Amino acid sequence: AGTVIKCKAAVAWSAKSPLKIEEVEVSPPGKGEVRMKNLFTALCHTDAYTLDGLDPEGVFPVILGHEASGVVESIGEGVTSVKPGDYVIPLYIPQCYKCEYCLNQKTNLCQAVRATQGQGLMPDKTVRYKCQGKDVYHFMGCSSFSEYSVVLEISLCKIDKNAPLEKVCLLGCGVSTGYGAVLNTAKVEKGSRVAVFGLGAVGLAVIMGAKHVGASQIVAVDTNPEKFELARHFGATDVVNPKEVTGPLQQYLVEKFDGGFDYTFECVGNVEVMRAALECAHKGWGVSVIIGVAASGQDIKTRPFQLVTGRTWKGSAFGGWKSRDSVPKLVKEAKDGTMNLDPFISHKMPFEQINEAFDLLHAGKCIRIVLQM
Ligand code: NAD
Ligand code: DAO
Ligand code: ZN
Repeated sequence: AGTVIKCKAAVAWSAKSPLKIEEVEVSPPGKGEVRMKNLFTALCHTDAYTLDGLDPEGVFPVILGHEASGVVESIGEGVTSVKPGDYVIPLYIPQCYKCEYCLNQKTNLCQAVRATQGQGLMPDKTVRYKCQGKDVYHFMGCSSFSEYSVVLEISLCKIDKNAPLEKVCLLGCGVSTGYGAVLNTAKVEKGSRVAVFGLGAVGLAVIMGAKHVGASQIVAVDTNPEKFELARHFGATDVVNPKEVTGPLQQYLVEKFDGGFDYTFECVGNVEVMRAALECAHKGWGVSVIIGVAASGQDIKTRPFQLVTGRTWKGSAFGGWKSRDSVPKLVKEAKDGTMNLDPFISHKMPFEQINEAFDLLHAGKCIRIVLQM
């Protein structure tokens, strides 16, 4: 506490080049900040998206990573909600409890540090990392690809002391996102008929949520048939490979599945799939939720008549969960067995193999890879 820590981190020096494991200097936490030791971190597409140079706002050098779990090392002035030794999960959507958004029950998008977080900076517009004498940017307020990171108290939640950290890191992004989109955004009711497009961690978590609330039919759609077995394990009742469908996918789904679905979820990030997901929502009442993040600059399209005739298009970020209130509860669900995180973990690897892990991610050969720091 109180001094700079030298530790290992995977630094992204520039877009489109592999990460380098470096010794970095991590400053002590300032006012309202916490220095945590990351013990487990998983990889998510947003890390890859930024590393691939696809995020026009991406800044370098940067320490990526945002799906993690660990323990508090030290706290800065004024921090009251955590203490050294506490188990924690960093949160890329903070919860300040004060902003207009936090005070509105209709949203989870706390805006307290939106501008600086997007620029890779702390609210005072400086950074807490140095490598080879150079400043290194933060990422999504988390930067979990480092043994130690400095995060804001409002971007951190305390979880049960004996939580399985090697699993609950997944609650920092993908699993919470899909599960929450069902429970909070769509509010899927028992007996509903649901379609899920994209069967990565997010889509599988949608299936888990749909099963949990008692959906009567869950149709899982993916262009990679290798994903179907796990989808069925989570509760999919039917599977569809769009590559085996002739003609428009939405038309096929509407005809085969009784006029379409009560709820559909796009978990790919493809604007054509978003259209299909909207248009196979049932006429009169179907709701389609966009979760996937499309490439920058892309637009979605449909005929306005699709909405005039009773379909609703929605979107969901981090499953609509107000982060600090909700993630500790999700951790309890994982601990008491209500939610099983094991099937989401396709690989466990040491932190040093992070570039191999990115290769697997790019090849679509994993659900979630958990790296042990
Ligand atoms: P993933 O890559 O593991 O899964 C995507 C799946 O989509 C793969 O199984 C792939 O085979 C399938 N797919 C690709 N093209 C398809 C097509 N044309 N039709 C049907 N299936 C297709 O990704 P993930 O980690 O599960 O994330 C899914 C999406 O959600 C990404 O866009 C990610 O950025 C986004 N995401 C959003 C939030 C949020 O808060 N909104 C949070 C996390 C992730
Ligand atoms: O408040 O303007 C805002 C942005 C909040 C962040 C929403 C992120 C949703 C998707 C992120 C991709 C997954 C890590
Ligand atoms: Zn807020």
